[in-house]
Amino acid sequence: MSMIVRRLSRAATAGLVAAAALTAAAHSAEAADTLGSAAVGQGRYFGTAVAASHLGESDYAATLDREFSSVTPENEMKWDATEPSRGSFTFTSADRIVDHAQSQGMDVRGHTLVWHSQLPSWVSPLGAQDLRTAMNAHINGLMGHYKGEIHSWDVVNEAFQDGGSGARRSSPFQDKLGDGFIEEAFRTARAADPAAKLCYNDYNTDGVNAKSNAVYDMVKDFKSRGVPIDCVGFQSHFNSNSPVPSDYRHNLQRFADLGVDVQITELDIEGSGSAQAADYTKMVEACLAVSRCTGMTVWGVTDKYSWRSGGTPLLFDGDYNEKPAYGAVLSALGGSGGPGDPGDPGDPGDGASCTATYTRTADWSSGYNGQVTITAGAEPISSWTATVTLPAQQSVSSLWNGTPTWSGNVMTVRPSWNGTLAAGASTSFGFTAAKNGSDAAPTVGTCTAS
Ligand code: 9MR
Repeated sequence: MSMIVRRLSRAATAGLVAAAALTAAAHSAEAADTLGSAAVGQGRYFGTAVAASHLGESDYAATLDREFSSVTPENEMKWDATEPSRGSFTFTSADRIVDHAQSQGMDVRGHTLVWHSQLPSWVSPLGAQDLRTAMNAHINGLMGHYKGEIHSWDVVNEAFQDGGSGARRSSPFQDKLGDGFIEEAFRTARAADPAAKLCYNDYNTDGVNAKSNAVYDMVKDFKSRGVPIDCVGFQSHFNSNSPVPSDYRHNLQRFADLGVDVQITELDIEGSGSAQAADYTKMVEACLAVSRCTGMTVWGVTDKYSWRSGGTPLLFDGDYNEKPAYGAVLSALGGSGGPGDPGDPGDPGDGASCTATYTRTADWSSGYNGQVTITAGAEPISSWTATVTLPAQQSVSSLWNGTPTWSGNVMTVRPSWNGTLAAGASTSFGFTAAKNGSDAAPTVGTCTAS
């Protein structure tokens, strides 16, 4: 029997996906006394933007590794960094971040594929048809390199104008390709890495206003027409000119109600002391109150490297000391008490459990697609393992949203990016099987969780 599971591009050579999944489980099983582990207890990730150039600084790396469960390359995956001349991709800095994250069991957010800013100079002069070709080639090149390694991609960033009009922002893409460039980018992205969540990301869309209404209308239209969008990112850069909106949570919820996940993607709040801490608390509470808010990312580890360093907007000061905002976030995430706290997945003897159910989601004469849904029991979980036994003749040609190992015709599947689940929450993995003359259903064994 030939069992050909398509392994994943960059990671395939190093076997990093499987390693990362295993490390992630270990990472998240610690007591909930860090941001990442406390967020895991809530079924969320807690991430930070990272600059490759700082990874060699020991305090930076130590704080990053200890506290965060997801990273977003701050600049290293942008178009100017990855395709500075046409068709010639460079991934050195971005790879450094992804490799570091995987070695620590952290997930990676991809930022960003199509954006008017940080574009190399060769892009803007292209004519419409050439620009379309270049845009799709860029998406394919970047997503292809990281296929299977990115939990969510900012496919299009900041395509709407500020101000009250709700109009699209002028950019080479908008001006030459029209409104349809966003849809085209999402369709290309889905084909390039079907396992990645595809997000639209923007700022000043954090409350209900003309800009967020325009994004809302676009997402609603995409959902109604089957354009592949999975999530909306709310950058959430706040200061006294742009304070935390009082309807922040309501705004997240109305997007979630359209059937997309929501993520807080670039959080920073200028200020200090208890006022800053109180605003951070509101952010965490808003995300936890919206079940489709899957995680949050702060835009940097330490104030000293923030793009708004003068405003000291982050959770650690320039000496990596925890600020009051840090304690507020940890406490809002239910952390800090360590073992014995409700929701701490590291407690010995806690009742981590899961169930696995199988459905056939597509069927044709020579093959079918199967889906296995994993549902956490009464406690949050940080990892799961499910076994699927195939009829002897059948073979699996691809599998997504899971990491398989094989023994004969028994496939043991562990999470790729989707190990952490809140109590009662579900995720699923899917696979394509060739029937080879047998139309029988596979059997799904016991699901185990930690
Ligand atoms: O933090 C980034 C900073 O280092 C860059 O100089 C800047 C260049 O545009 O981009 C910053 O990140 C931006 C992000 O990519 C998109 N949303 C706004 C962020 C802050 O400007």
